[in-house]
Amino acid sequence: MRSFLTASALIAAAAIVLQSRPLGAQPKDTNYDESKVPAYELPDPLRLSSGERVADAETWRSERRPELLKLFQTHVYGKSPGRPEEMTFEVTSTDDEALGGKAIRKEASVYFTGEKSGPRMDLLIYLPRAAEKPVPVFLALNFGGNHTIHPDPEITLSRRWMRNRPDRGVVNNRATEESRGASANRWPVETILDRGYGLATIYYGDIDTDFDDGFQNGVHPLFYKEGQTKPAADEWGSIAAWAWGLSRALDYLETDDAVDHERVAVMGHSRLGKTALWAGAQDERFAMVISNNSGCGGAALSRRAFGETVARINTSFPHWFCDNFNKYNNNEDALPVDQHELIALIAPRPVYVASAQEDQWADPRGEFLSALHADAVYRLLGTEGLPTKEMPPLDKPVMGAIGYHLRTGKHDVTDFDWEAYLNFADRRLR
Ligand code: GTR
Repeated sequence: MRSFLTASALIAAAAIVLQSRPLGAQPKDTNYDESKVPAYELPDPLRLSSGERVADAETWRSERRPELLKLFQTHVYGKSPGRPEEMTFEVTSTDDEALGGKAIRKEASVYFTGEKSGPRMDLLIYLPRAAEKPVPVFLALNFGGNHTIHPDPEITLSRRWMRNRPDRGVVNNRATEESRGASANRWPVETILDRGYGLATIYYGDIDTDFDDGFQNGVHPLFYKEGQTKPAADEWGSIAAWAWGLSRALDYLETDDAVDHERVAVMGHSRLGKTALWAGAQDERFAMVISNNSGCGGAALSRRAFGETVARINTSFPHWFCDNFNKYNNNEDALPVDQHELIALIAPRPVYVASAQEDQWADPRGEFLSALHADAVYRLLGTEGLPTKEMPPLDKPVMGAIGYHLRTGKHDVTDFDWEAYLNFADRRLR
């Protein structure tokens, strides 16, 4: 009882802090000056820790890739558990004539412990009705609840904790009817369906609520060892938990005959872009990975310290990464990895990195350079990699096995971004 009270007091305190402090605010001393980017040397993805060169695909696969994965687990995101044996699935609704007959809409719950009263996440799935099955699918977490991605009144309204947004229909940390479709501008559902793809989405707060509660809520406690009260310094933070949830969603999609589970593209924006990259790096069942404006701890090189830095992100969001990542606050050179190696872990599978011109906080150039410096691994594995050495002109996507664009505008997901992802999928996922 006592520890329960302490935990709930902690959650309440954290929630109050959350409401009053703008998280991730950009401090005045943020560097946005290219000439002030420190001189740095990137770790070579094609050199083993022993110093030996990785000269062939076999050495990459059997030695360097596992070594890099382990380094990211230990120092950046923390290591995650696997699939719980007791986990079960339940399809909770199906409509074969959704969206005016264009779509099949399904909702499915994943019960992490197999207990219906236990922790679960809820998937919303739209599949193109007319398309021949199974269909390729985009899988992406959402920020505001499944009901925010489309005004479709049949989507179950999320009852989970949410950050207050009265302007978007979230009051007392709960969604109201007003919030239906609030994020629809980021989810061109009909376009995705018309292009022959399905879309599956989950509210990220189903997996772990996005505030620093000392890891008492969300999925972390399910895996604590006897006496453990929080993840160890090299164990999963929230980003790794969200990524774990994406793999559990794929476990479900593998059971759905209408979904081509060998053609699932994992996509995410911003903190969920970081999450998509980490999910795709670890779980090779994801056939394609898309990072939209993922920035620091995502596609952007940490050593550039341009815009958001490691120290800043660990201070604003102490729960996102593993505790060990704090060692690299203002100490990026000591990192045994950098983010180009996260992209390299996805090789040879297609990966797309997208930046936005006004999103300097996420360091568009650092995002491009990550894609560029992953190229050597993609080429070693026999793909064409990123077919450019220079940052492409505004609004001109480049697409090899690595894709990249710098879009006009701000930190967001736009129709332009989706158009590029659909074109990329047409070329690389089919
Ligand atoms: C910002 C944070 C970024 C990015 C963004 C988001 O506050 O500094 O790293 O993740 O939030 O996820 O919207």
